[in-house]
Amino acid sequence: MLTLYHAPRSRSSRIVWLLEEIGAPYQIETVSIRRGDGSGARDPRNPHPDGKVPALVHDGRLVTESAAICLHLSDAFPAAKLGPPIGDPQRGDYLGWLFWYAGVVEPVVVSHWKGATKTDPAEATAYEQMCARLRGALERGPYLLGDAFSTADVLVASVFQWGRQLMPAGALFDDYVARLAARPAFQRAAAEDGEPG
Ligand SMILES: N[C@@H](CCC(=O)N[C@@H](CS)C(=O)NCC(=O)O)C(=O)O
Repeated sequence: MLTLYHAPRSRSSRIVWLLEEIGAPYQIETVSIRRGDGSGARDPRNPHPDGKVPALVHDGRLVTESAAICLHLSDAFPAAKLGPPIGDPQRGDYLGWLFWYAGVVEPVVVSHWKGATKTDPAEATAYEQMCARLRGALERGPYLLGDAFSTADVLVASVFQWGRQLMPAGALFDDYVARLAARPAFQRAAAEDGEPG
């Protein structure tokens, strides 16, 4: 059984998308979280150690951190073909993109959002490097892994969907986001997502 602890229009929305891509039965427990504007509160029902979302419980076992949830689900449901399995020649690239997302994209985008890229040259360089890496990948293929869609696309696309202006401009990126938004699983998940609580 899969249970996602979810807050509408948050980092857990992309895991709803992922669960729709998989197609296995799942349930959603909508919980409240502390929002950036000071509203909301930690929900005692949420098993996440910091009261954050997403938190996934799969057959009684808790998985937290979006990138870890992506890897866990792609490995647990190989038929959904959401990431190369162990032994696949693209496994290393796949792991690289997931960990790059968590270790680079999240902090770099938050730094850009807070304006640090305007005042700190090292932050500006990190941002430019992130954009260049994305541009290089999307010039080679429609997805980060080339021809194969993976959960790494779910993570990266979710940042564009949340804050388009924080990510690089241009048709290459607009087309990437549109390609992913056209996926039926994405559209079902978007229709299911409610108002932020
Ligand atoms: N690195 C975590 C970040 C999770 C996170 O910060 N989620 C936000 C919602 S977008 C949250 O739950 N915030 C509530 C809080 O900080 O208490 C992940 O990607 O899963």
